[in-house]
Amino acid sequence: MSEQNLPTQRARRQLLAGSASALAAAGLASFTRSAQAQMASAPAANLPPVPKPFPPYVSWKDTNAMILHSSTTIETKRASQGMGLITPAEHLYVRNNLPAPAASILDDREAWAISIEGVKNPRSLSLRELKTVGLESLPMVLQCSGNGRGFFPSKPSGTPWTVGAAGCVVWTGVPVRQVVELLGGALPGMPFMTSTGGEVLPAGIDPKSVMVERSVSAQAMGEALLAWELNGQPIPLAHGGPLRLIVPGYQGVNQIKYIKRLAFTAQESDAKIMSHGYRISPPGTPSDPTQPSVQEMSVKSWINSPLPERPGTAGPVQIQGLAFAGAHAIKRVEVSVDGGKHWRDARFIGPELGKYAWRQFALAVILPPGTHQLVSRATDTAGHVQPEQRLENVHGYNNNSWADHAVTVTLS
Ligand SMILES: Nc1nc2c(c(=O)[nH]1)N[C@H]1C(S)=C(S)[C@@H](COP(=O)(O)O)O[C@H]1N2
Ligand SMILES: [Mo]
Repeated sequence: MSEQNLPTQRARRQLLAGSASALAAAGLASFTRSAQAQMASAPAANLPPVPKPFPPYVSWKDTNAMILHSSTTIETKRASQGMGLITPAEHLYVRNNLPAPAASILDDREAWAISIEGVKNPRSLSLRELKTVGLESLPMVLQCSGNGRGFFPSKPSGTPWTVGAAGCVVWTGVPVRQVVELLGGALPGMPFMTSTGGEVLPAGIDPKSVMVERSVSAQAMGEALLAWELNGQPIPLAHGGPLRLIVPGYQGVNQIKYIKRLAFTAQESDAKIMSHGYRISPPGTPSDPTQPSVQEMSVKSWINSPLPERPGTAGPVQIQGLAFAGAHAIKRVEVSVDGGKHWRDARFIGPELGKYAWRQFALAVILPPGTHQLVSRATDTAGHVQPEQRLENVHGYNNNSWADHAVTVTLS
């Protein structure tokens, strides 16, 4: 037990002993979150369960709005996602494949350096230098490819996210294209843009087996950013500060945090997270590099109101939700109140922030008392329609099934 835990342990014992005033005697004006959590886990304590404390690097999150799956996987509650066009950083999900680096990497953000390779004049650039090269701002949906895994009946291993491993946020940084131009352009024969995260890797194991390094098509550089701001503030450690790669329209795993190297390469990375991780493996099949990799996002939508946890009453109801796609804007969203038998066009509300942001939609309906199955189905400008069924795969990636995202509400 660490020394820090001692006072709370003592408080817990005293509370379990039935002496509330003992807390004051122990110098604790109010219960700390960790004391509450410890008491909640004690069988003798007849107290309502309270959430586990958030680790320090995400302690600034709005804990009431989030589901803490683990110290490195934190989801936005569906009811807290609401209609927000821009997700506040305090509500944005967190997914780290490795523990986040030490907070000290933010001590001198401007000094953070990234090595640019596979260009005519490869070199390292500091964040201070990058800020002089170019500037762009981009609203974009950031979504983990495992979002919706929780709806797979096959119960794939991994975090059972439902809808909350996604947010729409504004990134600000320098276009990768301008950095590459400054360095004389990408070398010919380099079809991939390969980026490496800056985590310090655990000693004694093959670095390739744990490092976060992903390759996307080199063409993705056209709209990619090296970003240092999230919603107008320096990127927090949890979200990849001081510097993060943003590849609009691509799944979260390709959005490399704490980026320390960006290289144009002849081959895809041979890091395990690229060669075997994040592959769409058919049921019963081990992962292998020939299977499709998790890259662009697919057209998707879901309803955030009403929800079973706050159904409202029968009568006039505004059904509300969010829709987005990967490379294309959303053209249409249909809503059904009978589980997909009949559909009506929803209307878009709120501003359009470009094809990589999500669109808010709403449909005004009159719902009689009883149970209703509400679903939404999006279509993008290239004509892709959100499918009824998920594509089954071992690891539960890319779930954009409209049926899986249905909400069942009972109104009285
Ligand atoms: N360096 C680094 N980058 C990373 C990861 C990581 O573990 N390390 N996780 C990836 C995954 S799987 C996702 S879904 C997103 C999550 O971004 P967020 O935590 O800012 O929401 O970051 C991606 N980039
Ligand atoms: Mo992810």
